[in-house]
Amino acid sequence: MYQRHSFQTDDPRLHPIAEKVLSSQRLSAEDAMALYRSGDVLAIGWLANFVRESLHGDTTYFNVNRHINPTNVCVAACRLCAFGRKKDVPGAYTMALEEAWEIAASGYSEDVTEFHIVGGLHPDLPFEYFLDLISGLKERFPHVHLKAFTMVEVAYLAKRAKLSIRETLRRLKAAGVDSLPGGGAEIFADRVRRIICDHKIDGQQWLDTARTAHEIGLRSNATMLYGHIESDEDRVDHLLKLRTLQDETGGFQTFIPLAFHPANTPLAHLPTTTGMMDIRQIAVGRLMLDNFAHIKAYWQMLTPRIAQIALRFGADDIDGTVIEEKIYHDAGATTPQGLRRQELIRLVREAGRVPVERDTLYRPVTRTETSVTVAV
Ligand code: V47
Repeated sequence: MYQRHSFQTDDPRLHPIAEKVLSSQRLSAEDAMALYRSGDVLAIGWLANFVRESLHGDTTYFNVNRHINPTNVCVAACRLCAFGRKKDVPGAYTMALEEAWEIAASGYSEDVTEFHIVGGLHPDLPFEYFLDLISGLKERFPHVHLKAFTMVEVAYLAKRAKLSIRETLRRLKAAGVDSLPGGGAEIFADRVRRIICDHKIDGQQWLDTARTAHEIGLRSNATMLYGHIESDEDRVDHLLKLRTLQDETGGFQTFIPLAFHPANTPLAHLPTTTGMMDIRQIAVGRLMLDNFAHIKAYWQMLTPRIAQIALRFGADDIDGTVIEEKIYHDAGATTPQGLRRQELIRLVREAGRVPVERDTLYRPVTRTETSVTVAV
């Protein structure tokens, strides 16, 4: 079997894992530990690529999107974060609604299919601000998909508005939220969360909020923040919890491993992740999350160079144009703020893959000189 698929490794721990992957069997927690501990990253990448090509062939997805961060004022003060600010300190900002709509419109062209909207946990902004922000965007840009608010923001809005999570999500959906991004998941293990993000909802609450979102028909993404103080066991626990919830709801679209950027955070003494760690994380995500359709190599976080390589290690999505990124740049990222559509296409083609522009729900977008059509 190995010869036919030309799988090779001199790590004996990978042989039973390869048997399972090649016969579409689910991997266990022990398998995941072996994938983290094996020195043969190329063999792990080969297996992840096998799964990726079985699902998507050479197709690699990207989209034309813009990030909007309405406020960086945040009560949480997470040690992992360089973006959040306390109210009234230098650098703190909160956009007036008109300002947020103007930012959405600046440089706007028919090409944009998604606004990705996330921000801090602002102690004073009322729920209505967020509902008006969303309905105002929908009114002005009816064809743009609004991927807005992490589970952490939703839970905070619910608490402040004294509503249940379900009702909060219902109102956001009614205002025009189309899906939720995957941020705020970090690492679910309490021990780690207490250190990196002690004032956020806990892992169980993140999962429960995602479940409720999926139940009311909002799809979401899922992330995992790695490369700080977590152990291999913590990552495995995180992946298995996502896989279990996905078995239940099927509501996750994409898994996005996020490399920790320590600069300008209280954890600045930690080293940055390495290329090998980043690539392995993409591959392990692809192999463990057999019920997730997509694995995203977020180029802003990985750098375009590593994101290209990731397309051969399990990833089938490279994210979008972004235009203006704040969270990673506040944490020292040296990647460009945004990439043009043609630049994303070039990155994908040079990785030997076939670029396919998608909308947020992974429907192919076809463009002519004068119109944009989303296949349904
Ligand atoms: O929730 C914050 C992480 C996330 C740092 O769903 C940090 O399509 C590294 O979730 N170093 C926001 N990471 C980004 C995010 C995302 C990005 C692109 C696409 C999607 C999607 C989601 O970034 C936060 C947090 O987990 N983060 N600070 C930092 N210093």
